Amino acid sequence: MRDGASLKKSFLEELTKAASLTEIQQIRVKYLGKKGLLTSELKTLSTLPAEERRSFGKLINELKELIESEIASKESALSQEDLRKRLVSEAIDITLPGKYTPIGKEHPINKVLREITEIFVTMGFGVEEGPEVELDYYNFEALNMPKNHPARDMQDTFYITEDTVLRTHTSPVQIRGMEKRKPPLRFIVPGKVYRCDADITHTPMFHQVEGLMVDTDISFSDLKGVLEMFIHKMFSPETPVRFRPSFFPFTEPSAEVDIGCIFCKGGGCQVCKGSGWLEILGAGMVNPRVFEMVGYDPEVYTGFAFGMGVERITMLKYSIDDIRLFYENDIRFLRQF
Ligand code: 2U9
Repeated sequence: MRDGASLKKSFLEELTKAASLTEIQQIRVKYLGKKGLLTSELKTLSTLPAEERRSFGKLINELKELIESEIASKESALSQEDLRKRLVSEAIDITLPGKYTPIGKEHPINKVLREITEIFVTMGFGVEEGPEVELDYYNFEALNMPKNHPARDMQDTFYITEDTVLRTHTSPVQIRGMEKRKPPLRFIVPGKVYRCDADITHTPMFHQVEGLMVDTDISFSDLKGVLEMFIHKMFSPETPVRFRPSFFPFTEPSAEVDIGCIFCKGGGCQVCKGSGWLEILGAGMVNPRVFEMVGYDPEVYTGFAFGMGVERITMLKYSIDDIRLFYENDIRFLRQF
């Protein structure tokens, strides 16, 4: 190789053909590596006569520099080309609209349940929860509904075993609460309840919020004050409220509570069946027999209790005429709340 021309020629030909960084690397090894062509030539330097050594050394160095600089510029050209290709193939059209991710929202029943809870919490009530599969004792017996009471009818109650039921109201949680603690106490119990019933105003599962307040001198006027404040916050401060005498085994005296019809403002319409009033909850003073069942002395303690159906309140609040809409999961319905 005395003039290096053929080595240079073959190098340049190979480099021109090289189409990837790997191939370039192979060429580098082939010419400049430890056992490379140019390195082998360099090794022959010492065998040459002194007068040739200088010029041959210079030639080898020039060739080495040429190979290095050609490789560097080919590498940079290839990586630029690589980048260009990637930019084209990975290009993102940022003008395309993004993918729509539908976002869920609170179910209307949970929304109203939360609003009711917040109002009572503001008035100092705690919140208690309990089992939905309940002992007959807590669901009926302790609430003054003994074995042959009509409310235990198989028609209305889902029996699991002879002495276990799906709770028909959240009242057993109040019994459990009173067994655990001594008065004074005030708490509400939100939750699911089950009754064997189905039509446009009843579903086999529905939600209740019940409340209980017990102390040494709780009166019916405390009950009226608390419920009036609740109704005025839930509907509007001008809503008329009336208490009608009623009967429940667990309260004495008992009342049903009506509000002035929010649709006709008392004038009479289809919703209030011409009466001008809508029933929204039941309430009363805790029956002394119930206090005896939990070991409270009825001579010392008095208390009030109330109960409301969340579906009914939601239907009134949003003018919904069929309770089944809540559980059909039709997105067009649910989206409106
Ligand atoms: C204890 C003592 C008394 C809870 C009460 C009502 C009246 C009532 C109904 C409203 C609509 C049920 O969902 S509904 O059908 N409830 O009218 N509930 S007093 O009385 C209690 C509860 C627990 C220990």
